[in-house]
Amino acid sequence: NMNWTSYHRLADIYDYMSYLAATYPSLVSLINIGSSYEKRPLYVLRISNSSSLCSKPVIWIDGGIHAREWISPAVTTYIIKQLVEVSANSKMLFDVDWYIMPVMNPDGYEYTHVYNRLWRKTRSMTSSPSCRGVDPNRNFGFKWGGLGTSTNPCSDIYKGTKAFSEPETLATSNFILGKANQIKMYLTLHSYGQSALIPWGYDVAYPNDYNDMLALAKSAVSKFLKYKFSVGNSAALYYPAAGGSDDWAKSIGIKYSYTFELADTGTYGFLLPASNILPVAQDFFPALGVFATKVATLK
Ligand code: 0X9
Ligand code: ZN
Repeated sequence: NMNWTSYHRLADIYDYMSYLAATYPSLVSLINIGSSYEKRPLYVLRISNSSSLCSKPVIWIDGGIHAREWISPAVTTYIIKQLVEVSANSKMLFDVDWYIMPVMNPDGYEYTHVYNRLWRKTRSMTSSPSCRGVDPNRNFGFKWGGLGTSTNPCSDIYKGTKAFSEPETLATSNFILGKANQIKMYLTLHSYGQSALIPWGYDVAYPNDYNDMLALAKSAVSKFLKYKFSVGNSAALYYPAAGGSDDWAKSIGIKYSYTFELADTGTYGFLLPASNILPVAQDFFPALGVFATKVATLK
C-alpha cells in the first residue's frame, strides 16, 4: 500500500509500519514509546535480524520533528522499506540493529495536512490562548533556552516552559536513554538545505572528536550523486540554536550525531514536490551503508 510517489498521512505511515511488523515478525517490531499531546501513538520500528538477547550496535534514525518538512518522514519510510524488503540490503542488518521513528511530531504532521501546510511545531497549549506549540528542536535538555530560542509562545522557535515539556520529546529521549549504551549513532532528518550538520549547534563550538565526526560525514556525503551536500558545524553553517535533538544525543555520549537537512536548497523549500521523494531517498540511502560499516567496526 505504501509508495514513494506521494506524501502520506500519518495513518498510512503507521499502517505500513504495522504491516511490516506483522509480515516480518522475526525482523521487525513495532514499539509504542508513548503518546503525543493530542494522544496519537508515538511509534518506533526496530529492525533486527537477531533476538533481543544478543545486542548489536544500534543506529537510530528519526524524521518528522518539524511538521512541515514532509520529505523527512518520506525518506525514513523509504529507508525502512529498503532495510526490510530489499534482500540486497540484508548485509546492512548483519552487524547493526536499526531503530527508526518516521514521525516524532505526529500532531504537527497531521496539522500540516489538514489546516496549515507550513506548521512547524507541536500542537500543545501554551500560556497564550491564540498560539500553540513548542519547537521540538528547541525542547531537548541540553543547553535548553540558549541561543536561537524564544520565550514567546507565538514564535516558531518557542522553547517551551522547560526542557522536555513536550510529550513527544520526553518519550523519545526516555526511550533513547534506555538504549543509550547500544545506540552508537543518532541521525535526524530535516529539510531543507542539503547539509550534514555536526554538533555543537547551541553555539559555534566543537566537540573533542569533531574531526572524527567530520571525516565520517564527508565520506557518507560523498555517496550522494544527485544532490550536493555541505558538511560542517551546525552553528557555523546554519545558525546557533540550542535545545536540539542532535546536541542532546551527543551530550549523552552518542559519538556520531548528525542532523541531515535534505533537499532542496530553496527552490521549493518545504513544499518539495512529491516527484522528488524517490530521487532524494535513493540518493541518500547509500550513506547508511557507510554509517553501518563505521558503527560495526567501532571498538
Ligand atoms: O533550526 C533547526 O531546528 C534545524 N533547521 S530546520 O530548518 N530543519 O528547522 C537545524 C538544527 C541544527 N541543530 C542544532 N541547532 N542543534
Ligand atoms: Zn527541521
